[in-house]
Amino acid sequence: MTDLVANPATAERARTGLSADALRRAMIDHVRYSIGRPAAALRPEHYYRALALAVRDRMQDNRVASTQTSLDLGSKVTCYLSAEFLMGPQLGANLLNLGIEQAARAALAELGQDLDEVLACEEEPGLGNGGLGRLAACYLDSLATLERPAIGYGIRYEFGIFDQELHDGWQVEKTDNWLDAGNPWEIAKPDVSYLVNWEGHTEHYHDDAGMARIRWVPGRVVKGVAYDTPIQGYGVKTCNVLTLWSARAVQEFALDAFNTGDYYKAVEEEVSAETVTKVLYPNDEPDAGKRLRLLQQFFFVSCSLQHVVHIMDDLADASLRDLPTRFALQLNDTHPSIGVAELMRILVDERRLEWNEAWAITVATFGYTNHTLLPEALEKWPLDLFGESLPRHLEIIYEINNRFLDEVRAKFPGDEDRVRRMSLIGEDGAKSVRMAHLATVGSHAINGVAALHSELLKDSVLKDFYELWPERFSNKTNGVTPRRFVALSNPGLRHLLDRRIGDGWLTHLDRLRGLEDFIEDDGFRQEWRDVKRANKARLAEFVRAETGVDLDPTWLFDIQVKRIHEYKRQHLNVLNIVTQYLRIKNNPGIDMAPRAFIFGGKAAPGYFLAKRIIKLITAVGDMINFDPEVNRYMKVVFLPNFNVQNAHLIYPAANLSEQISTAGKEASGTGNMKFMMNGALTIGTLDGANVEIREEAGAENFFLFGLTVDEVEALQADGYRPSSYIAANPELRAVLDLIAGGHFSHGDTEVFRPLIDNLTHHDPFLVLADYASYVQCQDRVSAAWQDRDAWSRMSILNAARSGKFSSDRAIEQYCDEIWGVRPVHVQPLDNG
Ligand code: 26Q
Repeated sequence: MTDLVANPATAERARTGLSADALRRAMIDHVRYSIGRPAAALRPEHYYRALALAVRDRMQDNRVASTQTSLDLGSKVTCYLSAEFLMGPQLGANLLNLGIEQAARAALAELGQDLDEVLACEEEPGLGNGGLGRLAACYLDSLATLERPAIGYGIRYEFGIFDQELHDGWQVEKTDNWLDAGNPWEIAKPDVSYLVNWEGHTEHYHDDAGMARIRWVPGRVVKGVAYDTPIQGYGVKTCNVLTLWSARAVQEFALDAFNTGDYYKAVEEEVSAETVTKVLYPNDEPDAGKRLRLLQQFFFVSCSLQHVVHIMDDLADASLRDLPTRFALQLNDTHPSIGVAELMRILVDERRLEWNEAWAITVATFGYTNHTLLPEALEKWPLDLFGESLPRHLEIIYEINNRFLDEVRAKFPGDEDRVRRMSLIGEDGAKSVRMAHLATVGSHAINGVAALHSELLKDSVLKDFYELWPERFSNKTNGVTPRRFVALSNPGLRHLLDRRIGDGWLTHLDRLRGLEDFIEDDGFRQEWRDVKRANKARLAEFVRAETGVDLDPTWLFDIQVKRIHEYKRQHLNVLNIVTQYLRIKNNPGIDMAPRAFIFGGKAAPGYFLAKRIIKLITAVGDMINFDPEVNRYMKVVFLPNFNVQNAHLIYPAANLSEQISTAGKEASGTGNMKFMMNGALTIGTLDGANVEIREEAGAENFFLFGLTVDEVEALQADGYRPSSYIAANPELRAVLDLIAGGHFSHGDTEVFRPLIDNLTHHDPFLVLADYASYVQCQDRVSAAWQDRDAWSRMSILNAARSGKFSSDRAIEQYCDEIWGVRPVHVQPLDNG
């Protein structure tokens, strides 16, 4: 080793060098100075922590260089505002992006440790519910990889999405104590903190210049403290940051109570302030009128905007008026949309800008991404709750609304019905603030998340707004990061790809097209199957450990993993399973391709029917898996606690991807893309991004079934009667009767009654209308599976044509078409 003392540049490299030797020495240092455990008492979790800290140090160098370069160049920065970031395990992804997996493996080996065992020690940060939160995480990975300066802003929930257990087939929620063993990735920044006001009232006053002004006199104050996590790009120096805000009590605020001798009241205040960031709301639809949820949203948005304004104030070459040229603020759904009113309050009340100028800045800065068309999932806040919580913001929203509705009246004179429909204040029933309207009016760019979804947005929930401002609307089809969802999750495929087409696919996913050249190569198809087979064996082992059920990796693996929702129609999948079960029972010698039906996903704790769907899946599985007449042909498992970590085992093991939502209901879906990249074929409806997946893969490589959006609408307009489908289809009737009669519930006819009654009498998501088409389509799947080579060709073509669904493509479009954020090539620091 060279002399550390004489040459500081070398000393720097010794701390953060990328060789196996430097990593080993760094781990030994961290064990001694950061962990403080005698070498003899070290377990894998200590090596996990030591390696994570060593990796963080290396990213930190890149982080400093990234900030410095973009400051020097005056580059524009994307701020991605999201109430959720479902990041998943960080160590593997960071090793991959830094290009030091082999070095880390070797360094650990020298210390007698195995990298895979060390990776398994990580507790994943589950700070999201599902698709929307995971999308935010994929976008951070792509922003850094594409060298675009970006900050993710969100909430540091102390408890993330609950851990799901199954007790007798019922979902039981356990708190997710993810910070228990500490979080080596974050750096607390106690000096980066802001006060957030809440409740109270507003006052009119005259400022020093005699101008009439308004101020907000809050009833409560909470402090937000920043925790920064570095976001390393793949194969580049760029390292961005995820800033999550954590709530703390404000000492001075509780002081009143302390001074009046009410010590206990003061302590109570402190405790209640810290509940703001205690727990993630586990529903992926708004939960009407939860005051704390509104506070969470305002809390993180207010901290983030104060931080951005603070950065602007520090810039020598810019004033707040330049905000739109230096920052793009993106609203990930309506959850952060209170930011529109908060930025106006800062600019008008605090910075004393004219309303019109402030409004022009606000609209030029914000963009809004919509993720749902379901009317019940559009966020609304009861007006009285909103006014009590954010009195000044409500006034500002009224002012925005008045000016906006004048614009509507000017363009559509005499159309008061339109004015009522477009108002930011809903007046049907109890008055409410319509957050999607606020987000839309406050943004210069509004987008949906798949081509079909963006079209439907323009002729349903945002139709009136599209007619007013057509130029503001665009589509940005979702994408997922191939670093995590191919390279990291599917090392077998990664190495096959590297050998056949080189490793450029990791950042240019279109290059997977090169696989089409090998499609007629028998040897290649065999290798392709070998990779899939090994992945299925790996998943089977996990399934056995988790559920006790043995799966045969030669069977067709048919997988549906996603949140449990009626519109996602896990129960349609179950109806087909029971149909196949009855066919076997009625014809024991039947010739049938054996299949494993695998489910996973969490239900919102208060979602009654979703929880019964889980119970139904496990009940059907318990009957089938132990019936020797049937379990030669099929098994059914529900994998508990679907999360990012076990997703790594699941997507690569699928032969068939279930994407079976009612047409028009799934905004995009992103699991569909993860399956496709890993060579699964899709059975799906023409919904969300399935439409584009089918377009890319080719109709002949996609199993399509079900009603189209237009047919769904027509059927519902005609008055849909599910009972007529039962009357017309004896097989369907037999299936429903079997479930209702208690066959899967030890004779209990009550447990599934709510589900069966719902399907028979209401069926809001047209499960029965699509049943026959789905079962037929599944029969086509079974037939196709019998031709091994034809299936392999389709599998290869699906992966080969999945390039469009890289989040790199999506992020490039956001940067070029909405944010105006350019690549910044980060120079390494002088000192190492
Ligand atoms: C809102 C208010 C109060 C409480 C909870 C919520 C809330 C939380 C999470 C509302 C919605 C969500 C999450 C929605 C979501 O994940 N949507 C999915 O977004 C994906 C990424 O665009 C799409 O692929 C999916 O189609 C869409 O369902």
